[in-house]
Amino acid sequence: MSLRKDKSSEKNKAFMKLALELAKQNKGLTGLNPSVGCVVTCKDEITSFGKTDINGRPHAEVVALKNNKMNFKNSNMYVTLEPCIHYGKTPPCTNIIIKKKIKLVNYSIEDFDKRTAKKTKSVLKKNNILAKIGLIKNEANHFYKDYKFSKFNNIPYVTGKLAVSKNNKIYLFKKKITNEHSHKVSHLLRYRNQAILTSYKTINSDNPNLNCRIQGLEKFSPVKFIIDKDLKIKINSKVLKLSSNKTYIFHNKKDKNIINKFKNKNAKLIFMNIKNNSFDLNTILKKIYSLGYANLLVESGPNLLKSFLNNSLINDFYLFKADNKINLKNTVSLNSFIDLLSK
Ligand code: AOF
Ligand code: ZN
Repeated sequence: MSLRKDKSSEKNKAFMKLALELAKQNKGLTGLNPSVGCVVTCKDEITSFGKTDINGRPHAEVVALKNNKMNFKNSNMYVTLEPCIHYGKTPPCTNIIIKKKIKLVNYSIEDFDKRTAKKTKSVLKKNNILAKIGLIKNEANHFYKDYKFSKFNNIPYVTGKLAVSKNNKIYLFKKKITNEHSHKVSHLLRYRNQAILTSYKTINSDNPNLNCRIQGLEKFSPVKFIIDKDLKIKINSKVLKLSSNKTYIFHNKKDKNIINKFKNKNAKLIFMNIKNNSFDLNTILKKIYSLGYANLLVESGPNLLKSFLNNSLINDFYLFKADNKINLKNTVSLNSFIDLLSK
């Protein structure tokens, strides 16, 4: 390969890497829509850029090309995901790419949405626009692994977390045993996930806020889902305060008097059928996805987490280990998790 060709492929990679950095900025904040990054160049100079907006719209390409005062004719575009050709909640991005007369569109990987997947290249070709696929595709595949998972399975990508003491014990209820650093990571996880799930037992024992308390990121706190079959949650819990972020409760109660207690509270009750006296977690995940949440943090006591692991419903797992020992009261051993984690 000639030196010149080598140099230009390095430049192309660098522009796509920038696009991926842009996409990373809104990861977890774009609803069911993936976060996409887009860089536009002319004669190897960056002239514009964009990323999918919060909640998923407008799309990255539209953000990058919306400036009507700029001339994008014969520009190159670098997008982390195949630009859409379908009419969804917004018109196809290929419309604006064609209208602005882009010359070449590079995209890292093809979309997993059937309405667009593998179709963009020919749409662009018909309009005399070149498409090149595959720049930094390994990084992009890694970045979109959760989008791919939830798109194919119609359930959120699930992250679990657990804290153990130095002597490998786990509190039955969520008590703090780890340090300031792990506390920050926990709040980062709450920021990165659109939804958080726990059980009424955790709420009743700890009365947590379940919000993100990283300065400046509070508004990205997750929506809360609580599993509470018999509606035993304490009615004065913090998560039911009207000032709190949205709270959904999965329950199986028909008693009107009990249901009425939740009027004027921050709670949307979702009735779910039970089987063998418990909910089917997969059905719960399907419901959460159908409400628009593509990633979920399970922050609960060990029992609910075990049920998730038993059903192979955890995608990523964070284990925090403290450097202090705790006594054995109200704890379970980490050993009971090891087999499940290697499932
Ligand atoms: C892009 N650029 O920035 C994103 C794309 O309902 P809509 O219209 O928002 O379409 C959602 C689909 O658009 C989604 O499933 C995925 O295929 C694609 N996302 N496409 O060209 C973007 N976020
Ligand atoms: Zn689009």
